[in-house]
Parts: sequence; C-alpha cells; structure tokens
Amino acid sequence: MTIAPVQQCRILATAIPGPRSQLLDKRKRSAVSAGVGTGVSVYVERAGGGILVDVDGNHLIDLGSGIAVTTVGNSAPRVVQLVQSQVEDFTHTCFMVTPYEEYVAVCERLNALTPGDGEKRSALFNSGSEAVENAIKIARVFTGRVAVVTFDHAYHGRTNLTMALTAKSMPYKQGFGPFAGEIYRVPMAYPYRWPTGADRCADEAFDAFVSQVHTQVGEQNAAAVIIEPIQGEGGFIVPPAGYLRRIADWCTQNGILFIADEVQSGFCRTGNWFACEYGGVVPDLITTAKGIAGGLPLAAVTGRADVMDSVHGGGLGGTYGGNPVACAAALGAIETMETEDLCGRAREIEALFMPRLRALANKFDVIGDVRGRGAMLAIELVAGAADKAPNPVLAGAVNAYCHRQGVVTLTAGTFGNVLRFLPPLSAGDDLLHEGLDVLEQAFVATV
Ligand code: PLZ
Repeated sequence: MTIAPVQQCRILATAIPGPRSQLLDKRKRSAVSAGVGTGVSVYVERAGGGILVDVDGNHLIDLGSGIAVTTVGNSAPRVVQLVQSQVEDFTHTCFMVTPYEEYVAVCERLNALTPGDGEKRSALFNSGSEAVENAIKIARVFTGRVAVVTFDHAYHGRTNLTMALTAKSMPYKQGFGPFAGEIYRVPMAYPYRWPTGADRCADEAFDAFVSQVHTQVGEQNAAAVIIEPIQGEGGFIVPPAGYLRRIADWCTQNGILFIADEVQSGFCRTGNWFACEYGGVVPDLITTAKGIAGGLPLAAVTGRADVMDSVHGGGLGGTYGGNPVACAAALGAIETMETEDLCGRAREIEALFMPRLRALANKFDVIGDVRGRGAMLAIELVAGAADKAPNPVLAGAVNAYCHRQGVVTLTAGTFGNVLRFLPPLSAGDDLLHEGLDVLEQAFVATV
C-alpha cells in the first residue's frame, strides 16, 4: 500500500485547536497525569516533510521537530523501510540475552561519525537522560573519582541523577528532590548575559570555571565535566570561540573526562555531525539521542575505547537498550543524513533564517539576541534595547500567536524568554519562509 505524501503547505481548516483536538484534549485531561504537559494541543494524525497534520485536517508548519528529533523528517522513507522490515523479522530479544547485528552496526556508525580518530566504543540506551546517567557511571568507574561538574543553564534530563545535573528548578526539579550528590555547578559562558560584556566572556568564564573547580571540588576528585556544546533547553546558548577547547584541554591536563552532551545538538542539527566540532574539541565521551533514530527511542554513549571498556562486564545495559527496531531506524536515519547531505541542509537553513531573524531584531528592539547554528536557532526576548530584563510574557504571546496561525514553535531558556527554531531538515524553503512570515506577523500583532 502506498500512502500519498503529506501535502507541503500550511492549511488552517479550523480554529486551532479544532473541535476534534479539543475532544481528545478533554479525554487527555481525564486519562493522562496532569504532570505531563503539552505545548500545542493539536492531536497529530500524520506528519512528513515540514508538516504536521492534525485530526481536524489542519496542516501545521513544524519548527520544532518534536524537540530536535525528526531531523530526517517524520516517517522518512529509509527509516520506514528498515523499521518495517525489522518489525517483521523480530522485535526484541534483549541484546544482553541474545544479541543481533543491528546493535553492533549502530555502534560502528557512531564510533566512525563522532569526532576523534582513536579507537572508540559505544553502548546503547533508550533516552537522552539514560545516556547521560551512563556516561557519568562510566566516567566514575574509569577515573575512580565521584565528583561531576555541570554548568548554569544546563539541561541533561529528568531522572534523579540528570535532574541534579539540570540547572532549572521549575518545572524539572521542583518538589522532586532530594537529588543525587557530588554534582557541582559552575557559571556558563553566556555571551549575551555575561556581566562584563560578551568580549570578556570566554576568558572570565574559563577563569571562574578553573577557580571554582579548584576551590569547591578539587581537581583530583572530579570524574567528569559535562557540557552541552550548544545549550538546548537553557536557551540555545552558544559558548564563545575557544571556550570549549580550553575547558576540554584543562580537563585532559587534570585527568578529568570531558563529556559532550550532544543529545539535542547532534546528528547534523547544527550543520556538523556534532556541535563540538565547531569548538575543535574531541570529547572523551559523547551522549546522543533524539535525532539519531528518526523518532524511535534510542540513545548512546560513545567514547574512548579505554574509557568505555573500563566497565566490568554486565555493568551497563537495560532490557530495551538498543532495541532492534530503534537500531534499524537509526541505520536508516544515518544513511539519510549521509545521502541527502543533511549537514549541508542545516547550513542552508541557517542561511535562510539568520538574515530574516536579524532583520526582525532590527525592527523590534525586544529581540535582544539572535543566535544558534544550522537548524538550531533562537531569539531571546527582553524588555527593550537598553533593558535586557527577560521577557517571558512576550515569548509566550508570540509562541501562542504562531500556534494559532498553524506554526509549531517552541520556547526555551532559564527565564522562559527564548523562542527556538528546530525545523526538520526535510522542510522545504517555502515552508520555512512562510513560518518566518507568521513569526513576523506575530511580532507585529503582539509587541
Ligand atoms: N540532554 C542536551 O536536550 C532532552 C527535554 C524536554 P531525554 N531535551 C528535551 C523535556 O521537557 O523533557 C535532553 C537534552 C540534552 C539530555 C536530554 C534528555 O533526553 O531523551 O528527554 O531523556
């Protein structure tokens, strides 16, 4: 059976959310825990290219990719093909019981694609949080140390250890403590908000990092420093040139592992396979998830063979980690990224978005900063040109306007004042321009 491809245009068939979505949302409220929120209450029926089709027939432009997951697009043909064939062959054996080739093949691809020419190994898991937890476990075993250094504005997940690594209290941590111990937070190089100005950010942030780790942790106690090469949930904060490299080199000098959390920034999203490549950094360990498998749940830790192999047999695993269907999807997604040069496409998207976002920022002084790389871009909303006070109310209003007009945008940021753009790399230029037109209308209507 062949299914017609999803029509690539925005269609507003009803108000958003439409009547059928509203009915489903009523069912949601009486069936699903109130703790699970939704950004746009349209219920999706189909999706592909750059479009989400809801149950009322609305076609929405997707500028979120389900939070940076559907990088190759929804139901990308090669992903569908390999998943279908895998589902028919077998769905689960548990790799720890009776293994299969697909798991090994994904690890081989990850070892080859991640930065660094040295020998590497990988291990597969189900979610980004789980990958981060395991990276910390591995770093502790290898170094024989326990302390872990994390940053302001960091997001690493919602499990107990990763909540401790995550910076923002509401909604991620509020009421969920006590949190895991031996986690130490240091300032992040955030150029736009660096107190003495963006020019001094790299040097001063690095000095603060070194001094705080020395005085508050003790280098000899630190197993790992974990950082997102571009911070995601924290507001798409791009560290200044040279900063990541200096941190990584300092870690090496002190026997501390440098972990790059590329869960959101990895797999072509920023115009490179991994965002840490922009910093010229070869991490000891990299965590990946999201874009790796075209929407199926898969995550990984990849890194130096000596580090990864330091763990005792049976120390890493999980019932579903590296599920064969998710692995088949990953092989399809990675193949698609290569054959369609999606890193190149992410750079094209940056070239399409950036001039328009900058023009918008020139017109509206409530847009304090425009930043990001590839198809991981954001604007930070503030009170005005002279006042950088975060403006989450405006971010919420612009976001809601876009949703009502059939464009799925997302917010982010410690202060909730960042609008972020994460389109699927399968979205066409026309759709992206139309999405930006709606964003512009949102500012005209809201500011
Ligand atoms: N590390 C860098 O971005 C997930 C979470 C959204 P999971 N980010 C989106 C939400 O509100 O839950 C993320 C990330 C980075 C780790 C994670 C965690 O990945 O697959 O959500 O566990």
